[in-house]
Amino acid sequence: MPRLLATQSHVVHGYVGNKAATFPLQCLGWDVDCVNSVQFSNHTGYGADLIFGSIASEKDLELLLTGVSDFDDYDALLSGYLPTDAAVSTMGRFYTQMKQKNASVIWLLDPVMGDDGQLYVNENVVPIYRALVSSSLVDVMTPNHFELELLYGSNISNKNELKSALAHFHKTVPAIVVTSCSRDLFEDGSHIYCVASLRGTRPVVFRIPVIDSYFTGVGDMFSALLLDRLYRMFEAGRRTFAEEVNHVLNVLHNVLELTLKHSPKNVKAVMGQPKEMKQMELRTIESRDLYDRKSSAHNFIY
Ligand code: PXL
Repeated sequence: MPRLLATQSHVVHGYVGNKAATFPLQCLGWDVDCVNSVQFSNHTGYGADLIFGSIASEKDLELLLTGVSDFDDYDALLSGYLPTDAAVSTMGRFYTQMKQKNASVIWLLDPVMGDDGQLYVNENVVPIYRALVSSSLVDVMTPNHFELELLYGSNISNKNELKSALAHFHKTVPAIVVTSCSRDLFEDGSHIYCVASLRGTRPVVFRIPVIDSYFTGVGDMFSALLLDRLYRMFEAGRRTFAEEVNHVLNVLHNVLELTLKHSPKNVKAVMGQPKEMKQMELRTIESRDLYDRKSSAHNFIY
């Protein structure tokens, strides 16, 4: 059974961070170890006055990672939401050591910083993520458009700029998935555009119909499922990168459709509305048969 170490958030109720990653990965046969960067009652979209809990201190993260980093038997490392520069650098230090000891471990770094021009972590994390992705130790990164711009240090306003940014990061990161490009780049508000790029090959664009609601934790489930597919792809020595991304996008699309089907009719979750947010929590359990669906229903390749 492959073993994975994930460092990201824990919520008591709902499915973001480790709660969105663990069960799908377990369904796919992974032994999942979780370090929780925060323990909150629920995700932050419920509203600032409705989040209870705490952020793990730098010392706590260091102790937890010290306890597991000597096991030396992880096959994969995953990192996601880490709210402070101290948390990112602590994760980075331990993952760097583990990767340096065993180069065959696959590291997926999701530089969770914000979306649509809005930062939701401390801005001091940016240079630390930048250093990590330029270390040549990260195998896969999954920024959204805004996060890619933050790392790049410059706006990405057209496809040529996107190509230049990908070429820049491919100097040190073999696989990059830009999980959602800004609407302006493809001038189409009814689809989400995702760009996947494997070093040495042409970037592939995916076009996915928008499901009109606000879902949280989608990126976290995406990075977990992508890590599973890419681990198996690298193991088998295949280069079916676009197929793997298409598969994961299909699974997510199916999970969102199922989530919507289970929610009361006409509910549209909106940031800061806890009742609707709660109704739109990812139906992680009900989706248990979707994670390893062999045949993809849609070809999203554009
Ligand atoms: O990546 C989503 C996420 C993760 N962790 C926490 C969050 C969110 C999104 O709101 O609040 C704590």
